[in-house]
Amino acid sequence: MLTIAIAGKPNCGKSTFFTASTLAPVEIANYPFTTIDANTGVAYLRIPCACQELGIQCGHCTNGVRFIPVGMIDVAGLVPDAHEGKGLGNQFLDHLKDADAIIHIIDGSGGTDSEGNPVDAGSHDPHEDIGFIEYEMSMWVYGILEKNWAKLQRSTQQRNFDILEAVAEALAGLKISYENIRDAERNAEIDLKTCSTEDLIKFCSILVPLSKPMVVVANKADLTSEEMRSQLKDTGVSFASAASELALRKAAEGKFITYLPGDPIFEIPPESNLNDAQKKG
Ligand SMILES: Nc1nc2c(ncn2[C@@H]2O[C@H](COP(=O)(O)OP(=O)(O)OP(=O)(O)O)[C@@H](O)[C@H]2O)c(=O)[nH]1
Ligand SMILES: [Mg+2]
Repeated sequence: MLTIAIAGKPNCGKSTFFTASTLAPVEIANYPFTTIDANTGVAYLRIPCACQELGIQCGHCTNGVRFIPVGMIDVAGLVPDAHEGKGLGNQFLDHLKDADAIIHIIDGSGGTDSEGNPVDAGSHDPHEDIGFIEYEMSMWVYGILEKNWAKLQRSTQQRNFDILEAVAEALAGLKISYENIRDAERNAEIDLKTCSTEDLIKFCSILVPLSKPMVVVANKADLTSEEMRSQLKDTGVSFASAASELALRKAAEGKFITYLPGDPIFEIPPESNLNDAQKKG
């Protein structure tokens, strides 16, 4: 199963997004580092069922819609310089190792500072929060390689030594493939056998997005000004209101509304369809 990690600075809505996607109940609160241990769950990707094209009813989908399981990991908040131990440090970067891809959540409303402390909406520029995760991840991978580097460099003297294989071994368990390493070396225009520290950091900064593709989602869209929204749009981010999605999913779970995740609208069933508890709720 494909696994996606939800990463971002503290208090931007990662756990809310995770619960809205998986319906797994986890702690959500308006302060940094609510999540400490990573949460894992399963979300479902919505795709049209093939039976629709064939004009038949397969009986295995919901109104022509199929839901494909995708693993989700909700990690603790990352702050700039996490690779040097800031915030909760490297331990949490380690949760990203199982991910095939990353959803980077930012607080599009600008209502939290770079460490996740609540501030007036619009007083923090969310653009500042976009680049740092890739940098932290690059430095985390660099840190792992650096620990093994002296040994790797010595081994280059051996006959038939494959540096790409050796790097793949050093990064085993991070879901980084041999091909990713080969392509990153080529794209960085360096030779891993003889490269400087600077070149190795450059290699890592190319390897990370190759091996862990990332999309940026500006959350808290319900509190985001029109002006900020159009500025963020220009950077290619997607928008979400995880809190609104969570409310819709909970209401659908309680059968107060009819709503399939991803629907552009929801419907309220006639009151006669509700039971007594639902009418009171
Ligand atoms: N208005 C609004 N508030 C939201 C939205 N998503 C999350 N929040 C609120 O933002 C605060 C932080 O939400 P969490 O989901 O705990 O954030 P987090 O990123 O997991 O935080 P940490 O675990 O501390 O890193 C809570 O008060 C949420 O209710 C949203 O889409 N809109
Ligand atoms: Mg959280």
